[in-house]
Parts: sequence; structure tokens; C-alpha cells
Amino acid sequence: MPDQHPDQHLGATPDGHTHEHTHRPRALRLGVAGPVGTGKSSILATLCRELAGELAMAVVTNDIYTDEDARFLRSAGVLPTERIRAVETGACPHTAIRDDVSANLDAVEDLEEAYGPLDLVLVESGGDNLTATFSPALADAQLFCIDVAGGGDVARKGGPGITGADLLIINKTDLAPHVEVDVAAMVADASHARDGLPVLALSKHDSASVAELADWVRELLVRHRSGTHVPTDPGPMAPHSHSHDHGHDGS
Ligand SMILES: Nc1nc2c(ncn2[C@@H]2O[C@H](COP(=O)(O)OP(=O)(O)O)[C@@H](O)[C@H]2O)c(=O)[nH]1
Ligand SMILES: [Mg+2]
Repeated sequence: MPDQHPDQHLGATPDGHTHEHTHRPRALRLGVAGPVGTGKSSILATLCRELAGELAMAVVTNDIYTDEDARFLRSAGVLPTERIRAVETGACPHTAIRDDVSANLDAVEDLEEAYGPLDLVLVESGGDNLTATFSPALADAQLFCIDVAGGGDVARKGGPGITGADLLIINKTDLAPHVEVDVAAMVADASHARDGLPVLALSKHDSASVAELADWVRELLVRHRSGTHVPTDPGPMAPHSHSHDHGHDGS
């Protein structure tokens, strides 16, 4: 499986001029990762609601054992149901978005073939913990989602998604007063950990924040189409921690 997307720059000639009538690049593939329950499916629903009127979209969900997320999104009525595909990942959800992305790539390519040309394909990871990130072979860009309900210190805990995703979302800010979290401090901690990469405080009940999210995706799509967006790898999973405290013997 090639790591690069050779069709990425088909709209541009080597000297940088674009041709109106050549292929535009294939759809932008945007991954959404983050721990279970932080609001990934809700973000997909929000993005479909905000953007499906102007962009041709499709969705791939990754669930460990079920197609729960796909069913949630179908029932939300934000996209024609056939444009929402589920990949069942089995026991290790990060494998399917990181190490062997073939099932996900198949799902994305099937959707592009059936409903293309598409502008945007959203891929939701099967959330597990703070360590799962998308391979750049699957996602051109990725959001990482944490929420205020997980506690104000989550942003300081780091991990490749928090530090290196294209956009970090601190979700459910409407709940902050109920869980005694200072959103501004959480954003500041996150920004510090990310060295200038963007952080967005989001609530599905706050339309200004939803508009900011939609605008971020629109701008990313412009960069993807012009060939100026370079997919970056936030880094591999952090090492697994072990409950036992003796060392490994050379394995
Ligand atoms: N109060 C509040 N709840 C939210 C928000 N976003 C998602 N939720 C709720 O959080 C729960 C988990 O959301 P879901 O999108 O399924 O999370 P996922 O497991 O990361 O896909 C659901 O009950 C959502 O309704 C938000 O902005 N504010
Ligand atoms: Mg979900």
C-alpha cells in the first residue's frame, strides 16, 4: 500500500499553474480521533449538518464490535444513509487507522467510486485512549478530540494526538461549569503543549464555536485542493504501559 497519494496534485502542473479541466484532487480525508465518549460522532454529525449543503461528503466509522456509530449518524439524518459506512475493527481499533489501514482505505475508495467526485470524507476512529492517531496513508489531516468532562488536566497529559493533530478540539465546553473546569486554562495548557498548532474550544450548543470548526475545515479543503496542505504524522502510539514493574528481557 503506497504511503503517498499520487493523485494529490493532479490539478497543478510542475510549474505550479493549475488547469481548469484536469482532475481536481480526490476528496480530502479528515480523521477524527480521541477517547471514547468525547464527542467524535457528534462532531461528524455537526460537520455534516454544517457542510453537506455545500460539499459532497461521505463518512466512514470504525467501531470495535458494532456499527453503533454508523447507526447513530444514519439516524441523525445529516447525510444520505448509504454515504455512511462502518468498518468493524475487532479488538484493537488503532491498528485499523494506523498499522493496517486497508479496510478503511477500501471503504473510503468504495464511497468515492459510488458517489464521487466527493469533496470531503470524514473518518471516525474507534476511540480508545489518548494514544490513537491516524496514519497519513489514511487521513490527509486529523482532528483530535478531548472533552472538559475528562478533567482540566487532560490537555497536559500529552500524547501524539494532543500534541500533533492538525486541530485539537476541547469539546463540551457547555459542561465546564458542572465539572469545575476552567476552559481558558485548558486551552492555554493545550496551546502550550502544541507549539502553536490550533486548539478549538467547542460545544455543539454554541453556534459560534461550530461555525469556527466549519471554517477550519473549509480552509483546510482550500489548502488541500491547492496542494499546499502537507499531511503530517502526529507520531506513533505512545509506548504501552505495563502493570508489572520488571523489565523485558531483550524482546
Ligand atoms: N453537553 C454536551 N454533550 C455533548 C457534546 N458533544 C457530544 N456530547 C454528548 O457526549 C456523548 C458522547 O458523544 P459521542 O459523539 O457519541 O462520542 P464519541 O464516543 O467520541 O463518538 C453523547 O451523549 C453526546 O450527546 C457537547 O458539545 N456538549
Ligand atoms: Mg462515536
